[in-house]
Order: sequence, then C-alpha cells, then structure tokens
Amino acid sequence: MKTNILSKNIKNIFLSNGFDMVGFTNAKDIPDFNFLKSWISNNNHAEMKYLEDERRQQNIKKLNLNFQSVISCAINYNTIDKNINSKSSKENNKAWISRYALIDDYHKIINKKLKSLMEIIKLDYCEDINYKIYVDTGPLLERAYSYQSGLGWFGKNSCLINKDLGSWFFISEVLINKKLEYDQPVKDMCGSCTKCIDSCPTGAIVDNKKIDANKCISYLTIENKDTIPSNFLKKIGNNIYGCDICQEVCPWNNKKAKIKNNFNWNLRDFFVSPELDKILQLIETQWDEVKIKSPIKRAKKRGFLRNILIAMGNSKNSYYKPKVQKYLKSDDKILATTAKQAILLMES
Ligand code: B12
Ligand code: SF4
Ligand code: SF4
Repeated sequence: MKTNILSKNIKNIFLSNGFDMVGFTNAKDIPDFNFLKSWISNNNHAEMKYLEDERRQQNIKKLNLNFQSVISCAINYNTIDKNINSKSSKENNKAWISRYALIDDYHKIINKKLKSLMEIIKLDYCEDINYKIYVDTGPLLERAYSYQSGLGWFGKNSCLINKDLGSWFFISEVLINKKLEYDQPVKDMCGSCTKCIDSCPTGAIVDNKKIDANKCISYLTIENKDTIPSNFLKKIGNNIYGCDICQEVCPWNNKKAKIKNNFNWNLRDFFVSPELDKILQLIETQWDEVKIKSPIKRAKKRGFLRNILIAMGNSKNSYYKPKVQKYLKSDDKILATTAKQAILLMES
C-alpha cells in the first residue's frame, strides 16, 4: 500500500475510534536524548531509576532495525469542570486528586485499544506491519516523539500542550516498520507567560521546560515510597495524589481546552474534591475495591494514607487530630513518622 494511503487510513481509523489526535514522525536521533542524559546525570529523576535505561536515549532503530516510524496518539481526559478542583484547593477540609486519577487507569485501556486497531490495520491494509506499543510501558521518551509528530509544544511546565486540548491529554506511541507521511512540530505558544513557574508551590520547575522531580509534588505523593521530606510538608498542601497546579493555571487549559463529553472511563465522583475524613475512611476500609482499575494503586495504600495524613496536618483542623493520632502507634514506620509530622503541622 502507498505511503500516503496507509497514513490516511491509520489516521482515519484512530480518530474514529476514540483518539483525539494522531501524528507521525520518523525514526531519527533527536536532541532530547542529550537533554535526558544531562537531566539524569544531575539527578533530576530522583529515585526513578527506571529512567536511566539507555534505550530511552537511543534511536528507535536500536530497538529493532526495521522500525521506521512512530505513530503518536493522544486522548483528551478533560472530563470535569475546570473550577471544581481549583475551588477545593482553597477549602481546608477537602483534598485534591489529580484529574488523570479520577478515571480508569489509562495504561491498560489505551494499550488494548491500540492493539485492536493495529490488528485491524494489519488485517485490512497491510499484512506485513510489525509494531510495538508504548503507553508509559517501556523506555521511550514519549513527549519528545509526540512533539516531533506535531501533537503539541513543550510548555514551560514541560507538559505537551495543544492549542485545542490544552495539556489534559494522555499520549501513547506505536513504532512500526513502515514509512508514513510525516508531520512537523508545532510552534511554541507559551510566549512571555510564566504562570506555571510562578504557581508551582515547591519551585520544581527549575528552568524553562525542566522539572526537578525531587521537588515535584507529583513525584513526592506518587513515586516516592518514603516519608515526605520535611521542607516539602507544608508546600504539598492538600494534594493527596499527584499535582495539577502547573496545568490548572495554564491559560491554554483555563480558557481553551475542550471538555470531553460521553467519556466512558468511569469518573469516580468520590475522588473529586473529597472531604479529608471521608477519603481517609474510604482508603482505610475499602482500599482493595477502590484501587481496582484506578491509577491510585501506584502509590500503594500506605503512600495514599501518608498523603492524607499530611493534608490533614496542613488543614490545621483539630477535628482531624484523633484520626491522625491513631497512626502514631502504627507498626508501619512510615505512617507513624508521618503522623508525627502531621501533628506538628497542625500545631505549628
Ligand atoms: C517520569 C515521569 C514523570 C515524573 C517526571 C516528570 C518530568 N517532567 O520529567 C513525575 C513523577 C514528576 C511526573 C509527573 C507528571 N506526569 Co508524568 N511521566 C513521566 C514519564 C514516565 C517519563 C518522563 C520523562 O522521560 N522525563 C524526563 C524528561 C527529561 O523528559 P520530558 O518530561 O518528556 O521532558 C522533555 C522536555 O523537557 C524537553 N526539553 C526541555 N528542555 C529542552 C531543551 C532542549 C534543548 C531539548 C532538545 C529538549 C528539551 O526534553 C524532554 C524530553 O523530550 C512520562 C511517560 C514517558 N514514558 O515519557 C510521563 C508523562 C510525561 N507524565 C504525564 C503526566 C500526565 C504527568 C502529571 C500531569 C501527573 C500528575 N497530575 O501528577 C505530572 C506533570 C508534572 C510535570 N509538570 O511534568 C504525561 C504527560 C502528558 C502531557 N500532555 O504532557 C506522560 C507523557 C504520560 C503519558 N503517557 O501520557 N511524570
Ligand atoms: S506538578 Fe505541581 S509540583 Fe510538579 S511542577 Fe507542576 S506545579 Fe510544581
Ligand atoms: S502556564 Fe504559561 S508558560 Fe506555563 S505552560 Fe502554560 S502557557 Fe506556557
């Protein structure tokens, strides 16, 4: 099949089956490999050792010599009104859970969807297509390829932003052994804005487009398996799972981002601005059910409880004190230490 026809067919099939953007780029060396190398050597990746895998810094031809193209896809997950979370951030009895974690875990859903679409393409158009799918599931610099495929530009907060969708979208990639009609990167539209840098509570945006994960609330509340370092306790505020602040303030999300209707990814209402005592009780008593198909399982029960205790401390509401004090005697050292930290926060 001719390159232009295959390209058109792939785009049509993806766009009519739940993807909001699709773009293509070729297998090539990109300057981001060097950026990643120096980012890692400066320990900006904190304890995320998996990011050191050198395949992330290499041309995709090193994975398989036959790979010629990257199909980059995006799914808009902007399911809730933009003000819901922002309002809750100012109410001290409420918690804030990142938007992407309010719905089903994207990894499995997108992987399955891509696999079935690639099998259709194989069957209908191109039997000898070989492919490999990435949805945050392997060593691939996903944002860099999506940028090369024209899906958006790197905001100063390092998120990929599109002028219609803002940055509320998941990305995924399919590497294939076929040439396609390639797209071009889009222009950086941040201009002189610095809202994300100015709003980041922990100063984690250390340079234009550069995050120090050691300071990022998303890292501290999800990936970090230890206690929260003392200098970040207050700054974490009521963020109990991930952080959306540098996206919430972005004008491309505030004014222009499309809301996705009829999105069947099981929005968990009980995660939208939950009251702190309700979410504590839910996690304490129903973790095994709540974690099913949810991205929150990544923090594990202990990590989630740790984050809630800190948010209770930051609320300074003495009503929560007995709930926190209960953990002072926990056999789990992380939770016992966190309870101490939370009481100090409450009393400070
Ligand atoms: C590790 C990781 C994290 C870490 C580190 C984040 C980071 N900025 O590096 C932590 C845990 C902090 C994190 C947080 C979040 N993450 Co995350 N994360 C990843 C992951 C697995 C790898 C990212 C990575 O390689 N980082 C290393 C840095 C160096 O690369 P980068 O972030 O892509 O940044 C590029 C730019 O910085 C650019 N660049 C900057 N300056 C310069 C200068 C030059 C000269 C050049 C050439 C390039 C360049 O180069 C980099 C490489 O292209 C990706 C999935 C994947 N496999 O790619 C998801 C991913 C980036 N995360 C995602 C999301 C949604 C989030 C959160 C919003 C979750 C949340 N609500 O809490 C936050 C956002 C925080 C933020 N502002 O980035 C989405 C982003 C979607 C989008 N529209 O951008 C991804 C793509 C997952 C997905 N498949 O959809 N994440
Ligand atoms: S996710 Fe939060 S902590 Fe991380 S860079 Fe953005 S605003 Fe800062
Ligand atoms: S807040 Fe401003 S600087 Fe930051 S990503 Fe959005 S447009 Fe760019």
